[in-house]
Amino acid sequence: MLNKQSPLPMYYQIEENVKQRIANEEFKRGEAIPSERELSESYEVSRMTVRQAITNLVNEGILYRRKGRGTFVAEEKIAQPLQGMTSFTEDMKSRGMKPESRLLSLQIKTAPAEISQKLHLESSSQVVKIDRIRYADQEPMAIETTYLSVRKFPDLTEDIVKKSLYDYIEKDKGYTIEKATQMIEAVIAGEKQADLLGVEAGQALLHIERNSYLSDGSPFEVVISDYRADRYKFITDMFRG
Ligand code: 16G
Repeated sequence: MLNKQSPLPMYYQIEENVKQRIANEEFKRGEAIPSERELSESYEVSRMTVRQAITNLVNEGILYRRKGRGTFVAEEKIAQPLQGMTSFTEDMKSRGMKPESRLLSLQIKTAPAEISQKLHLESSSQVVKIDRIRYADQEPMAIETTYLSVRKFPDLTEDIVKKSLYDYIEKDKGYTIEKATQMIEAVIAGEKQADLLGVEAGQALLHIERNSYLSDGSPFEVVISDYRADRYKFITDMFRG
């Protein structure tokens, strides 16, 4: 499998070979690959060389380690385009995945200063705060906190937010959602976030804040979310002109 005469380092050849075996589904996504010992025997190299190859693949996000359980093949990331303004429900359905939400809480509370400012509300106005875990095919993908003005959406119910908020806003309320401004930055999962998302603390997350506007120019939501960086990547087209 490896070419010992090649100028390419052995660990590099192993990395390429593992990638190949993932591509042809000999090593399946979500399943464990053979142990370091087994790999060092089958490749006829030292365990140190295998370890270096595996570490590189872990750093690239192609494999992940679970303490005491082994090394697994990562799932393919969801590539989310940044051009269109879509809802989580629409995104998952368009991929043939099943969207679900676990509602952590739905409360009416006094808006934090930053939120009332973004929603163009007077200070200490009431807002609806929705905390949800968003699932795709029963796998947790993101933690999402949504703030909406109570005055605009006085009749929100648990049933609505367990399904699609954008459906309710557009179909039930008849508003036209027009645009959003979105910020994305890297963060590290704390214990609580890791627990909610079923990942290890210390793993990378993508922290996203979205401010969205209706066609009359008024802001209608502020959304603060953390997406699993091992399951998501964002893509965009750009034009030089
Ligand atoms: C997406 C949006 C969020 C919106 C939600 C509505 C991002 C980062 N966030 O999660 O702003 O509130 O969709 O989804 O894209 P829903 O209609 O399924 O409730």
